[in-house]
Formats: sequence, C-alpha cells, structure tokens
Amino acid sequence: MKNKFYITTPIYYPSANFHIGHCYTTIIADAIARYRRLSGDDVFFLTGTDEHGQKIQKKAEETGVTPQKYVDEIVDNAKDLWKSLGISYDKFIRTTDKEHVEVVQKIFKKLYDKGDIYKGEYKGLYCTPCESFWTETQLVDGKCPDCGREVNEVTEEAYFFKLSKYQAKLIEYIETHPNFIEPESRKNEMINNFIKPGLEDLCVSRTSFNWGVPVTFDDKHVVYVWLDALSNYISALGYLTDDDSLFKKYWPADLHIVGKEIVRFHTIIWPIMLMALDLELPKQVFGHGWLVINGGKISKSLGNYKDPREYIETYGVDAVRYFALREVPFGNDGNFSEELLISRTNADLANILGNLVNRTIGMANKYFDGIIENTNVCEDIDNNLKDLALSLKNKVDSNMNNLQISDALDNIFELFRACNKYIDDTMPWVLAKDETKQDRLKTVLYNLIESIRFGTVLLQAFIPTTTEKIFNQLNTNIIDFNSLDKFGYYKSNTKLNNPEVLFKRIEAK
Ligand code: ME8
Repeated sequence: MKNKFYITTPIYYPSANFHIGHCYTTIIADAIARYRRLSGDDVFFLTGTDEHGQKIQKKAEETGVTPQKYVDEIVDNAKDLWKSLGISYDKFIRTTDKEHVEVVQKIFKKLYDKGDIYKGEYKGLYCTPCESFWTETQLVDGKCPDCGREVNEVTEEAYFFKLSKYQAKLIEYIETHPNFIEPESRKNEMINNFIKPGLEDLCVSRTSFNWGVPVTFDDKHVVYVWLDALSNYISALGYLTDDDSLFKKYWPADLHIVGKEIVRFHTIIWPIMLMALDLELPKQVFGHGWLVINGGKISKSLGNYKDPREYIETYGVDAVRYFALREVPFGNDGNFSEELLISRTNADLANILGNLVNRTIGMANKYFDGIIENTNVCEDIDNNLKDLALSLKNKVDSNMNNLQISDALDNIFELFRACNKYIDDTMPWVLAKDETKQDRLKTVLYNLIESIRFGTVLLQAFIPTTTEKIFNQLNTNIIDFNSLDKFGYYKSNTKLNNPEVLFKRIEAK
C-alpha cells in the first residue's frame, strides 16, 4: 500500500497579482509533492486563494468592480502563473467556492452548538491591511507589528472562539509532538511569546463589512477571515459533505507549508479549531523565511516587485524554480535579485549540468555516432563515480525528509561535479586517439550517461522541464525511483538524440 501524503501551501489573498514570494512557497511545495510522488507516495497537493475580507472588499470598491469580479481576475492570473511554473497541484481551492462556504458555515454552527463559539462584544485594535487584531502589548511603537501601519480601535458585537479553553491541551500537544512546529526556533517563539502568556478568546465574526461567509443563524455577521481561510484545508477534502472520501483518505495533513508570519495562525488557531471539532491535528507546520529585496520584504502592499512571468520568460522556468529551491536554506530569510538568479543559473545549471550533458553527448556523437554501449572495461577510477551515484538516493531522501531541499539539490550536483571531474581524469579525447582503448572509452561514456541518468531521475522533482529534455536527449524512459537501485539500467546500445543546449550562460546585467 502506498503512503498517503497531504501537503498544502497557504491560500493567498488575491488582493493583487502574486509575486516571487508566493512563487517561492508554491515552488517548494510543488517540489516536495513531486518528490513524494516520485518516491511512490499517494500525494494530494492543495493550493488556492483566500478571497474574503475587508481588504479585498475595499480594493474592489476602489477599482469599481464587485469583489467577486475583482478576485476572479486575479485568480485567473494566478492559475496561469502556476501553469507557467509547472505547479502540479491536485486541487485549487477558492474560499468563494460554494462547497467551501457551506463547510465553513457548518463548522461555525458546530462550534457554536458545542459552546466553543459564543456571542460577546469586541473592543480591539485592528490592522485592516493585515486583517489582524492586536493587543496593546503586541504593537510596535503603537503600530501594527507586521506592517508598521496604524491600527484602529473598533467596538462591535461579535462571536468569540474559546481559544483559552484549549490552551493547556495545545501546549501539551506541541510538547509531545516535537516535529509539529518546524523549524525549532519558531516553536519556541510560539510557546514563549504567544501561548504561555495566555490565549485570549478570538473574535471570529465581523459586522462592519459583508464580503465574507455569512453566519447562518445571525446573518449580519460574516465569519472572521482566518476561521474561513484555515477551514480550506479540510473543506477541500470534502469534510462535512456528502462525499468525504478524500477527507477520510488524506486527513490529517502531513505538511502545511507557510511563511513565518502566519505560523501563529497555523499552530494556535488551527489546531484548536481541530481539537474543538474532534479532528486529528496536522503532522507538521513548517514556517519558512522570507525572500527579501535589498533587505526588505517583497510585498503586495509595498508594490516593490515585478511580475514573476518576466523572470520565467527571460531566464526560463527552471532557472526560477532552481533559484527558489537552492539559493536559501529552507527556513531562513534570503535575498532575491536578478543578479543572484543569474549567477545561480550560470554556476549550477549552465556550467555544471548543461555543460556536462552537452559535453558528454557531444563526445558520444563524435566518437561513436551517438551510440552508448556498456563494454564493461572497468578501472578503479570508476568506483568513486558509481559509489557516489548509488549513494545519492539515500542522501537526497534523508534531506528531503528533513525538508533540507537546498542540501538535496547539492547532493545531486555533487554527482554532476564528480562527472565533470571524471571527464577531466579519464580524458576521453586521449582514449579516442588510441585504437586499443576504444572499449574503455565506450565504458567511460556509458558511466557518464548512466550517472547523468541517476542525477536526472532525482532532479525530476525540482526542474521537471529540464529533466524531460535530458531524458529525451538520453533517449531513455528508465526514469523511476527504483531504477536507482543498480548502476547499469541504462540500456546498452542506445542511440542518443541530438544535444540541445539546456541553459545558455547569461551575461551579467
Ligand atoms: O497570509 N517571501 O495570504 P498572503 C516568502 N491568506 N514567502 C512569501 C513572501 C516573501 N517575501 N511573501 C509572501 C495570507 N509569501 C493568508 C493565508 S492560509 C490559511 C491563509 C508567501 O497572500 C508565504 O507563504 O499574504 C506567506 O506566508 C504567504 O505568501 C502569505 O500570503
């Protein structure tokens, strides 16, 4: 039986078109989903959009269209962006989907009937752009701690969710499930800064705007956007609907990938909602760092970014994907700039990988008309390369299990670097001149092609457009995970297809 693996990205606000920061999370989730499929898991990969709330209502009003029309356009744009990035999601959920709205209403009612949601009065400080309520102590210089803007005091009738009731249970859960919040530093922050000082009950409805899910039994209220949004992870699977087979199969989530600023929603409100619903908790919430531009956050509200499609068109989809996956150790913040994208593409994709494939196929064409034959004329020097190829799967697997994606890629490129070194050491051009060394030369080329195949099989999860091209050039369909158990599955006497440049070196700007 296959292992199931349920992975999600945040559902992003379609308040403006998405930027490279949204691509970052989504590319990473996609690579993990693809890797899991490659390694044999039954994967469900969810992404989507979080479409309600005052901010979107305001934006739509400013633009002079209905909120629905406003979000529809951005969602079309987002889906198109995910297509150009090769995002292999299984479902795209929108919080305006009828199915989702109904589930949120049922959840709200269920929690109300249970007594975990009650009616009261809300007095508080609210940051409209961030859709967040803050307490006095959380403000920084009297302003929103996330975006630095003014907060407004609001008083209104509202429903509250009893977070406080579940505080002790949540702490116990986090402490007995050491992998629930990753990385470790974020776990400590949640416990010490947010949970232990005491959880206040959460305001979960609003009356001051109407672009939201109406509370069925009190329809001047709409559901607070985070309760609506977080429910997507179960509504997408059909929880509380007539067909909940996906829910039964895939829940609990194995991995929620989120940016560090929304870890607190995912590790406090979300688990408590699930506890109140008597559902299992997700196995892991990973809070990654931010891509920053010149040290500052890329942000829709600051508008300091280009459409990611411009990078895809200029440098290619896999240059963008590779950058997101390789440049920054997952969990840390990291810089994004076109200069960094160019130097990463040149250094790894053009100089190491592209060059290796091109050189190897070029030599095979020149010496043997593109025919790769395993003549088994082995020498000691071959063992290093074979050992490295054979050890690759375990190394990558262990890094992927720990979400060390950049290290997993480094493992693969270590093999490609070793191939380039193997060429320098075996000097095929010298062998070519010696009549008696033709069989040795064939083996050298076979070893290179087989090693390239090994690395490329694993690379499929990360840069799938390029790996498809490489497999075409190698003329092989032996590309599954199990074909890495033995060195030598590449079929002897295969004729290669013509080489095609995979990555041109990009001149620095
Ligand atoms: O928070 N670097 O939506 P959102 C890295 N709707 N990742 C970034 C980033 C950056 N500079 N900027 C954005 C919301 N992200 C809610 C989520 S989930 C139930 C509801 C990514 O549009 C990162 O994953 O503000 C971050 O958490 C998310 O986009 C925020 O997207």
